[in-house]
Amino acid sequence: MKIFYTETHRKHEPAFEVFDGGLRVPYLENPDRMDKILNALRDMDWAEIQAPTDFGLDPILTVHDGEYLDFLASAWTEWLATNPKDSSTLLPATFALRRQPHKPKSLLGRAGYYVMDLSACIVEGTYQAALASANCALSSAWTVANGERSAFGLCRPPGHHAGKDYAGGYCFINNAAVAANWLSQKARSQKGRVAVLDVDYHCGNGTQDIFYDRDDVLTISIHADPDFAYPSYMGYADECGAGKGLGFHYNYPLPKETGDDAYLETLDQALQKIREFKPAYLVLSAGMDIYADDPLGTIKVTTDGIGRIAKQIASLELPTAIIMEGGYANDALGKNILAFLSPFA
Ligand code: SP5
Ligand code: ZN
Repeated sequence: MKIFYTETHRKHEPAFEVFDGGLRVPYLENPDRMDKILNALRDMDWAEIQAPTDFGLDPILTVHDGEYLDFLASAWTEWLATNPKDSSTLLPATFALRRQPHKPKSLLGRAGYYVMDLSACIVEGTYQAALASANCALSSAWTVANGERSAFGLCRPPGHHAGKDYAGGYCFINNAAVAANWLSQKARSQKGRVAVLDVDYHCGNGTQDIFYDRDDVLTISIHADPDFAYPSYMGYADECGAGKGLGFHYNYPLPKETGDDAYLETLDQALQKIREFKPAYLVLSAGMDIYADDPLGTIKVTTDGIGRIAKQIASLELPTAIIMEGGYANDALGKNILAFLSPFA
C-alpha cells in the first residue's frame, strides 16, 4: 500500500492548547503521533512510504474560501507584527457568534471569525504543514483514481473539523474533503459519486459543512454524541443534508462506553447506506480516538475492534483513500493503525 508522508508536519508544533476552564495543556495533536505510526509501518513489507506530489492550490480552493486561505497564509506574520506579550501561538479570545456577516479587518477579529475553538493554534509553520498534509491526501486520491485498491494519507495536521471557511479541533485544511472533491471530479462519468465515511471519535463537522448541499458526495460520520462531546454544535442524527443534498449526509451519534459489538452494529447501518449509493470511490476519515484508552475519547473500542471495523469497511471492495485524522493515545497508535490498514493492504 502506498503511504504518503512528509516531514513538513514538524513545522506545526504549538506548545499548548486550551482546555475547558482555560487550562493550558501540552498540545495533544503532536509530531510524536507520526513517529509512533511510522515506526510501526516501517516493519511492514506492504508499506511503501513515499513523499506526496504537490497539487498546488487549485484543488484546495475548490473546497475552501479564498479569503480564509489568505488568512491562514498571512496570520503568523501579521500576529508577530502586533507585538503580542506572548507571541508563541495565535489564538483569538473572541469568537464569531452564529456567523454574523461582518468580517473585521483586525487580525484577532479575523482569527475569531475563522477559528472555532482553542485547539486550532496557529504557529509559524501551520500553513505550510496544512498544505503538505492536503497534498498527502490528494496523492492518496490520485493513487486510487489510477487503479490501486487503497492508499493511505498519513496526514498531519488532521482535517475533518475544518469547514469551507473555518479552522477548529486541530484542523486547518479539510484533507478528506479536498481528496473527495478531487475524486468526485475524476468520477464524473459515474456522476462523480464519492462516499466519505468518518470513523474518528469526533463528528466530522467540517466535512459535513463542505458537502451538506451536494448530492455527488455522500458523507457519513459515526462519532460520540455531540450532546456531550466535541464539537457540540454539529453531528446530531437529524442533520441529513439540505437542498439537493438532502438524504446525502448521515450522522450516527454514539453513547459513552460504546464497545466493539455496538460500534460494529452502527457501522453496518452506515455501510448499507454506502452500498445503496453505489460510489466509485470511498474516502475514509480514519481517527484512532475511538480507541478505549484515548485521552480525548469516551468510547471503548479495542485494537481488535479497530481491525474488525476496517475489515467490514474493506468488504465494500471500493477503491479507498484512507486519510489520517485524530488519535492521541500515542503509545497505541502504531498497533491501531496496523490493525486498521491491514485489511486494505
Ligand atoms: C481531529 C480531532 O480529533 N480533533 C479533536 C479536537 C478536540 N478538541 C477539543 C478538546 C476538548 C477538551 N476537553 C477536554 C476533556 C478531557 N477529558
Ligand atoms: Zn477526533
